[in-house]
Amino acid sequence: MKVKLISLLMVLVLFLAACGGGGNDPAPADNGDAPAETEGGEDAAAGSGDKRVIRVSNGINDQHPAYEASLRFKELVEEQTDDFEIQVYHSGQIADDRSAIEMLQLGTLEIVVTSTSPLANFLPEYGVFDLPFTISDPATADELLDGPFGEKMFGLLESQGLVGLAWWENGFRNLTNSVRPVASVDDLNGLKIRTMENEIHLDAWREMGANPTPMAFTELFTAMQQGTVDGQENPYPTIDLSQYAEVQEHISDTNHVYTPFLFLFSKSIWDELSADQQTIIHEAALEAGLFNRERNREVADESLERLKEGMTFTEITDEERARFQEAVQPVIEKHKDSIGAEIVDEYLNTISEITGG
Ligand code: TK8
Repeated sequence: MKVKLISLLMVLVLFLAACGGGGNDPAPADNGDAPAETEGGEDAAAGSGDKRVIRVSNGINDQHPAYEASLRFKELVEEQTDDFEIQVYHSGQIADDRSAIEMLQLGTLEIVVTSTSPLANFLPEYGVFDLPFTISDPATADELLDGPFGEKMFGLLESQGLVGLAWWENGFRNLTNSVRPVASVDDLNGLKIRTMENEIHLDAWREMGANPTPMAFTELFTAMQQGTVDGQENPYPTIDLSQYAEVQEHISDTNHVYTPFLFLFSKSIWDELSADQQTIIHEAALEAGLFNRERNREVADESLERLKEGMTFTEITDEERARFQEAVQPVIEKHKDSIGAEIVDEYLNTISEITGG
């Protein structure tokens, strides 16, 4: 009797998990339908009526400019065609960046807006964006990504079953921690810093004297709350809008890396769409991307003002920033071959052409 009850319970739990009844079921933006299970895209294809469901996965929360831009993407597509129902998710409801990229490769998810850093685990060339202190202003980032170099990097994606549709913006990353103000590279000594799942970031923080640990974004807030890590680094909108001031005391304008967001589409699902459908989705991703960048920069300024009120803000002097840059030089040399010397040279040369450096 007891055994029968337990097995019944287990079936019930599994059934609830499959239907997302576990309390944090991923409800997409204002279209109410729970996401269908996906095998080879058939089930997912069936939206309300004969619309095809296209789901957009984001790791950031529903306050973030990238989520706003994903809703803009939804609007732009749905105002141009009745073929699709765009469902927009946030906070890693479907998956964290790395798992979402794998789902795109399997054809079990359509779109992810992901940082480039996790993608370097699939395509080492993408590690070029993780080389610290190489981009210092947004205009340089735009010109680099919207030019031949950005196009070249998109070209590499097909081999991984991915299609790059647009460069969106995560932004310039800054350090926060709960232990001490960080004004110099020496202040990093022994700090337990969470990094994205990326070898270059790990090496950079090690070189600067910290004690880095890789972790999915979806686990970060709890890790800071529980003291598993002392600190983390992200752009101001993410730090502010994810309420990190509740679990972090100190913030420094390290501005150590510019992280693009990549609007990625599953190649196997993309190939099922008509040319007209592809054009509508591509143009909407590009237009929503420009909206994203503009909003992200507005919000970054507002967020910094709010963070200065709620945290201890330390401005890094040019002298000290030069010491940070010096400390990470070995990392650039170390990873040049794994990324590809030709890619690194083209990246650095393009940036110096743009900046007149
Ligand atoms: C959100 C992540 C996040 C990134 C990180 O999925 O992991 O720290 O900066 O924005 O992509």
